[in-house]
Amino acid sequence: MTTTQVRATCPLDCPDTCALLVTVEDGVATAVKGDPDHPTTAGVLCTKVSRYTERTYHADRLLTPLRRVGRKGEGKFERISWDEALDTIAARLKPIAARNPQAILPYSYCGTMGLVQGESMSSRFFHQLGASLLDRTICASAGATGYRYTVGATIGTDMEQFQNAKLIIIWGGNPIASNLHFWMRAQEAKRHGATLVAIDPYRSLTAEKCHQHIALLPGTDAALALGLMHVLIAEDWLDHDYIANHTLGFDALKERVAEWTPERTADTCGIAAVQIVELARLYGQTCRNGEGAAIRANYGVQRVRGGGMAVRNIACLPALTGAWRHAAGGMQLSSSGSFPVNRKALQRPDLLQGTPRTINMSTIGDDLLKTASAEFGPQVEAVIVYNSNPLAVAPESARVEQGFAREDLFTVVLEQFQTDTADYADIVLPATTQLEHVDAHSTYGHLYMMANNAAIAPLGEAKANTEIFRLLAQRMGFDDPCFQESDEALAAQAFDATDARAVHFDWESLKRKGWQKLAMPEAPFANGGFATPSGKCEFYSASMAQAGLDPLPSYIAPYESPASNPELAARYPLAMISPPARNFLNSTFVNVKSLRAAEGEPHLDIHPDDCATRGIAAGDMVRIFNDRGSFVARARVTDKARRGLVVGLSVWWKKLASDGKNANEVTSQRLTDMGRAPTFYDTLVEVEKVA
Ligand SMILES: Nc1nc2c(c(=O)[nH]1)N[C@H]1C(S)=C(S)[C@@H](COP(=O)(O)OP(=O)(O)OC[C@H]3O[C@@H](n4cnc5c(=O)[nH]c(N)nc54)[C@H](O)[C@@H]3O)O[C@H]1N2
Ligand SMILES: Nc1nc2c(c(=O)[nH]1)N[C@H]1C(S)=C(S)[C@@H](COP(=O)(O)OP(=O)(O)OC[C@H]3O[C@@H](n4cnc5c(=O)[nH]c(N)nc54)[C@H](O)[C@@H]3O)O[C@H]1N2
Ligand SMILES: [Mo]
Repeated sequence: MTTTQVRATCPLDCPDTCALLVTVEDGVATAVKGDPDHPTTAGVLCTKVSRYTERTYHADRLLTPLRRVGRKGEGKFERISWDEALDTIAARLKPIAARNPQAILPYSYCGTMGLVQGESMSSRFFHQLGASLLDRTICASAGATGYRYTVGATIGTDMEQFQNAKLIIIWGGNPIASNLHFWMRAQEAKRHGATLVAIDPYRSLTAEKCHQHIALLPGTDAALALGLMHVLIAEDWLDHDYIANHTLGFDALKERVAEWTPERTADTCGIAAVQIVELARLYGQTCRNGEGAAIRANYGVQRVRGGGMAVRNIACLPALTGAWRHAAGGMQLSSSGSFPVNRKALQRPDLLQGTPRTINMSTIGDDLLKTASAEFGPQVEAVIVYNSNPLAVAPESARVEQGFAREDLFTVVLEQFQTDTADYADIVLPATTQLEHVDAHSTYGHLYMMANNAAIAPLGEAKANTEIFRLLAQRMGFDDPCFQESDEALAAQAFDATDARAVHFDWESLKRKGWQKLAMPEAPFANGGFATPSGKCEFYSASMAQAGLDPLPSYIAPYESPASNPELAARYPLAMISPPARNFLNSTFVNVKSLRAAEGEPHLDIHPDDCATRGIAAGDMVRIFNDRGSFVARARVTDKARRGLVVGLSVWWKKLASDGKNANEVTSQRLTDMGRAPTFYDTLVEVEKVA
């Protein structure tokens, strides 16, 4: 028997992007372990990825191309050959492209975060074709936009510094579930005497283990940040020197936050005024002591109407107190902007002729149902889905389903499994998993460039995304030599090695070593140097004014909350959020039995008082509904959810739920204040016991 160890990288949409060691015995991957030498992975994997072989060799893996023989959504398919599949697709796409290529739409997100298997050959293909562009907004664009207006780029505190902090504020994140290796660092800090504070309407696994938990109303984080700024300024916890040299618009900010007294803030956020005053003092004092006060801001704050502004307001805090001076201070939202990814080389936007229209992935429900118009352009006639499962993850499912069910829509899905979305495909193409293909990775939680070597041969007839688009390009008659580049050649272009941060990048050595840290300063904004137009942290942003936004930090109430929409709340009084379940990764892994067993079934956490008035007992099946739709779940009666809030951990595969539905039946397609992102956690519902 020959046994080898292959260096790989976790491809999942998670900030941790772990370095993996894959054991291969006679061509079969038998174990996936965390690399003990990689500083952030530290030899530890989450339960999900330690089961990656179970997923790879799952009996339900798609191993051949398929053609639909039943109704759309029914899930009846027959096996066809690759030649037949590719010929069919080309024959359908060619006449559409001849009329108007913008009637063809790619739909993809981060099933893999790989720079090669994500957007490289696929983008080249759609650029050459002249297809509609896709605005990839479903996750991070609200917060990233708010952060960029304030700080300039998604650069922040290095994850490897957090264990040295004295105060860590975990703001709208649940790292035990979704950022485990950051949590390990926070635990280390705690052992050294750091205080951990969670800001979250729900007592998540993480909030439960922090010293303090501020359970504010969902969607009110921007107000909390304004209240904290009010106290910091009123009580003079400021770093005047930092403000004078490295910020813009302090006087206007001061005037703006004057109205955000602790009492007003408390009223808006549904918390006690003393909580705001005490947190501001703790933050101010830690900074004054010259100790690290670090904010880990995450996605929980962004999925509401004012999600961009919330992140912007939070990002003002470390500049007010000079927290950026300390390497273990400041803030991390995402480290993605640290990586000089060579997108132009990978995606070849120069192949585009003209400027096709852009379709927002977060409104796919509405957009698939639109007919041709001057404003919209041509009706979407073909959609090619890869690295995503929109039937489960996109908001307002009923509309998404109606769109994908259109008889006149030609749908191709590249997948590893027969997902809810694959059930609507005309043609399904089997895709490889991370163990079967090559890739290079940037990350959004740490600062290492990462390599993924293929550990095993593709299973069955599965092919990598890149290979599928190479073959499709051939069928379409695209003869630019860029359509022949190998995955290795693509990976070798992943980072711009002329950029000082990636001077060490060389694919041959990266794939041998597995990972390489970017050259970044220890404390990125200790001496200012913000990437904004002014080079300062912008309390006042002229760019925001230009974009029609309030140039100063402000509070934008949710679309759907009892305070902002009392008429709606009279019918649907409960706020619903649907954050990630620990054992799933978005909708990935829901079909892995051991992980689904750990989650059990779709649950709804609901406060005892809200149950009492509705005659709901623990373990009852309940229906969660609003004007957009409904789904059922089993009630867990718990004060983890504050009164007026219900929590349905997600994202379930619909077909694996008892009613064939999930939380996105009730979410809306309304967009955030900036970044055109979805508002998953801005949803009012009513709950009733299922008879
Ligand atoms: N296990 C697991 N890990 C994941 C994922 C997964 O699905 N499963 N998904 C990955 C992806 S794609 C992403 S984007 C990240 C997400 O990473 P995180 O942002 O850390 O996501 P969550 O774990 O949902 O944490 C969000 C927390 O925000 C809280 N929250 C909801 N609304 C509000 C609000 O209005 N204000 C505040 N302050 N908090 C609020 C929720 O209760 C929840 O506890 O995780 C990644 N990692
Ligand atoms: N209600 C609610 N909805 C949400 C969220 C929420 O918190 N609540 N979170 C939102 C967020 S943060 C995000 S990021 C989105 C995520 O939405 P998606 O990016 O769609 O994520 P997944 O559901 O994990 O689906 C990814 C799919 O890609 C497939 N895949 C993986 N690797 C490959 C590959 O190499 N090739 C091909 N062809 N396919 C591959 C997987 O099998 C999987 O089915 O969901 C959003 N939806
Ligand atoms: Mo995400």
